[in-house]
Amino acid sequence: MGVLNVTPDSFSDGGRFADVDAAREQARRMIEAGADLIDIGGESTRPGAAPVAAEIELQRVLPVIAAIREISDIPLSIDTLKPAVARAAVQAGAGMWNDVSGLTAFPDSVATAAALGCPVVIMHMKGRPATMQDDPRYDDPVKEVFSELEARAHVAMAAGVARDKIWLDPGIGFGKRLEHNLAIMAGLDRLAALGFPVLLGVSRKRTVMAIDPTAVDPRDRLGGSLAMALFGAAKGVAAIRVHDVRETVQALRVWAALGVG
Ligand code: HH2
Repeated sequence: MGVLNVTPDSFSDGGRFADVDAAREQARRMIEAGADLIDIGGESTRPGAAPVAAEIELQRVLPVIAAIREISDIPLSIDTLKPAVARAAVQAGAGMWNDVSGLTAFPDSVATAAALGCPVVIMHMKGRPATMQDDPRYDDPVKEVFSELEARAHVAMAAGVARDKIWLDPGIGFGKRLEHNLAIMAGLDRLAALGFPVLLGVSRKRTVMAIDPTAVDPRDRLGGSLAMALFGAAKGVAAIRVHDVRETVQALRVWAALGVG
């Protein structure tokens, strides 16, 4: 899954693809590099990020969905907390809703997912982006995160979301410290064993900087991102959300050719 942030302030690539032509070209590059899916986001969820109004988010993402549809029929997902944005994006051509709140941000999130009928990513986040990294605590991060995700999946199914439309994502870096993230990574096979496809987002995240403090610039985190992507693949994740599609596809292909994938 290639990341396309059409925001001025994303931590990893903020402002670079904010205009439609630049976004379309980045999508083209990711498709040529082997992306199977592109995730479009109009609101940054980086720690400390301020919320954005739905109209602004729509002004950012809808023209980009239309522009990508001019060049490709690659599946698109919409990375949004807002049911209204998800609805409009799906109508415009997106085929998946990626909700980092795990369908908890709005009272009609779950019902909207059921009505849309498209695949939905239920991600785990402790707190909200503005404050989530202030002092996250867990007794047992693996157990807590995975059982919350499973519970959210059951809430969604009870409201009419089909089981085979549900993806789970542990939300690396969303209300989690380094030790929490590492424990969750180590336990990913247990998450995959729940029977839902798992999406993993580790690309350029602060977790890499927590291990290599010289990697202050997110673009200097490729090595660590690739290490985490391969580790996730070994643990059975179904998709990996990345900024550096070419490098990740290459790493996965070489790893598979070596007979370990
Ligand atoms: N991470 C980010 C955003 N959306 N969605 C899922 N399902 N999983 C993730 O790990 C995930 C996500 C944060 O990364 P990015 O989009 O690069 O930055 P920003 O939120 O600042 O736009």
